[in-house]
Amino acid sequence: MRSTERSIAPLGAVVVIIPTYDERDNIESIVTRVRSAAPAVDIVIVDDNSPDGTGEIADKLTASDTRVHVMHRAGKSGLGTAYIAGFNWALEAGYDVMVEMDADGSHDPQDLPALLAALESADLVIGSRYVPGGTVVNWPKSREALSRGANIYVRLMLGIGVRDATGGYRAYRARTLREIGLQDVDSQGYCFQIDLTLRTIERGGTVTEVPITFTERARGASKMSRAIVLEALWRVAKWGLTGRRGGRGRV
Ligand SMILES: Nc1nc2c(ncn2[C@@H]2O[C@H](COP(=O)(O)OP(=O)(O)O)[C@@H](O)[C@H]2O)c(=O)[nH]1
Ligand SMILES: [Mg+2]
Repeated sequence: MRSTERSIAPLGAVVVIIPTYDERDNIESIVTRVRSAAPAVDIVIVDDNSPDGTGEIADKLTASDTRVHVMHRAGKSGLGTAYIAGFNWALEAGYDVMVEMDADGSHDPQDLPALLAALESADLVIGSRYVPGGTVVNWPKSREALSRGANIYVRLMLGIGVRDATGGYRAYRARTLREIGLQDVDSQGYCFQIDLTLRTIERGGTVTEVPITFTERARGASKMSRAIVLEALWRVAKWGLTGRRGGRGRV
């Protein structure tokens, strides 16, 4: 998997992991956009047996591009477990950097070079909506309030300085993922992002936020649900109350 051609100096081989559930109208476009914004990266799509046929479209994409890979899972099992499956595949395959990116176009592939540049001096880079220069486009006020409220709750409960701990456009060094104990992560939904942020900081890792413009999807439906919000609420409360704190790392 590693070769000079695929390597982005000084980071090494980079793979973008894209989880999908019912993203038929988005998957081809996001793969094409990643390809043109960052030609040296590989892509792995983690599809949860989407009823709308996203998995079959993804398979077709692998036929015309050997640097696109697909993992098929049996059914919808949550964003967190999809990423863990993708990370484990990528670690096994020998990549040096793992990028998280949504399939729906909310995360602009044009921002990827800036995320990777910041990773040269960090262990985790978060594409951030809530640092100066970051912004959200086309979200209903209620959804933005939920996201901003969640981040305030996280900062108060966990005592970490990250502004967008729930953000899902990220770059990790393989070394960081090896050190944070992926096998012990049981967050299934979107609180997985908070969990891994906290784990990185707890282990003394450096987290850098790079401003991004997050644009709400134009096609398909959000998979955000009440269950996902509730999982995040109780897990963060538990972590806060049991003293999981981001003491050692730098933000
Ligand atoms: N494989 C997989 N992907 C998921 C799951 N839930 C969400 N996703 C993907 O995660 C990304 C973000 O989800 P989205 O619905 O856009 O969430 P939102 O942006 O917070 O409204 C998209 O690429 C989804 O297809 C899941 O259970 N399994
Ligand atoms: Mg989305």
